[in-house]
Amino acid sequence: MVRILDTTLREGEQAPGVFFPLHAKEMAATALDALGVDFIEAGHPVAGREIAEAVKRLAGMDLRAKIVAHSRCSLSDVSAAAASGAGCVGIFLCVSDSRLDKVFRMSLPQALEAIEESVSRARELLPDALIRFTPEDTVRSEWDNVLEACRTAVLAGADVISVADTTGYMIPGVRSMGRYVNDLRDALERRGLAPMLAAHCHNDRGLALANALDAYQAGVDILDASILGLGERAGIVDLATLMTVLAADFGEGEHWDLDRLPDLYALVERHAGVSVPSFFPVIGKDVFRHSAGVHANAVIQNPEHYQSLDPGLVGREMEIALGGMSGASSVRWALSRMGIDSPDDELVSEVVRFVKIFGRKGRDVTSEDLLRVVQWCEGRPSKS
Ligand code: HCA
Ligand code: CU
Repeated sequence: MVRILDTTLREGEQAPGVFFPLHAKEMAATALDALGVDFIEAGHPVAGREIAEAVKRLAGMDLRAKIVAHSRCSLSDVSAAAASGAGCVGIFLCVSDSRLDKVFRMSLPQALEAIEESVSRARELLPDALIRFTPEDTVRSEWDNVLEACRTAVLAGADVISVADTTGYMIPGVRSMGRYVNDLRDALERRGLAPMLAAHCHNDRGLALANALDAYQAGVDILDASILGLGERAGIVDLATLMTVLAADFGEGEHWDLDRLPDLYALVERHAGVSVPSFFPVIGKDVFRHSAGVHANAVIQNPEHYQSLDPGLVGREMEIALGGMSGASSVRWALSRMGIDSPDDELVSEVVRFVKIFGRKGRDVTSEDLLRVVQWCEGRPSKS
């Protein structure tokens, strides 16, 4: 059973222009907990007073999900994370030669010392918490550096090592996240170490979900995601799509309540000031709506003709859109949903004519439009 870490409130808040006020964080955390995620990464306490306050507040909410406080590899960050009362601390440091040299001005041994010091301090301050260490930009960093960093972190008390594809660099079958995870697990095992492994996949190449599934198949214990995939640049794996695919195709999520996803997304959409595109997988308003007459005709017989995901998985229903592409079956279907079960052919063809006119003006025909059209057709003197 894979565990899900939602990082909307940490990584997601790093998306330009996104800021969640405290009450929105509390609502999102409650909803994420009810959805069934295992970890809620709540923020980086030293990034600001409001963030520190929010992490503390969420940690005190007595949720089933563990709250994660994010921390750089420094004693002051670790102390702030520990002071928040979070049940998990995520410590990160990039150990690539170029970053150590040009950004941190540190040698590898100095970096290893910082990792040792920070992780063991976190362990000491929070004996019962889960400690995660992430060699940031894991997959583009020198392998030996990553291995040494992970070894040092685990020996200092880290329970989880997260493999971060910080720049969305990986490609299934080419630069495989799954292969990386397996190689890292094997190399650590050869050193007598068996931490839990996590994967954090960015979406720069549009491959975050594919890479996360690759890591999943390699047996990672934890997958990171965020609502709408919000995060730095192109963001990360989208939570709803990930959970839905894992439930539909991999038998995961017995305790997940995916019906809650649409409301959770609406909440975040409101507060993040980002609107969900109508074609956004699982959540978008059109993703279970069929438009062309040929499609509508087929799905009315059996939705599976044009659906490989059951909308009921996320508490939604199949719909049929009315517009320029619609034919008689779409209109009959829409009329029956209004309680008009056996419309005569004349009414159907009149409604089709109107619906096509609306559609050609680029308008989506709503149920109110349809009602008005029906009333107009029925109120007209009959042709015969
Ligand atoms: C960041 C980078 C990070 C860290 C992930 C982690 C990444 O914004 O700090 O701490 O596990 O993508 O590497 O999100
Ligand atoms: Cu990230």
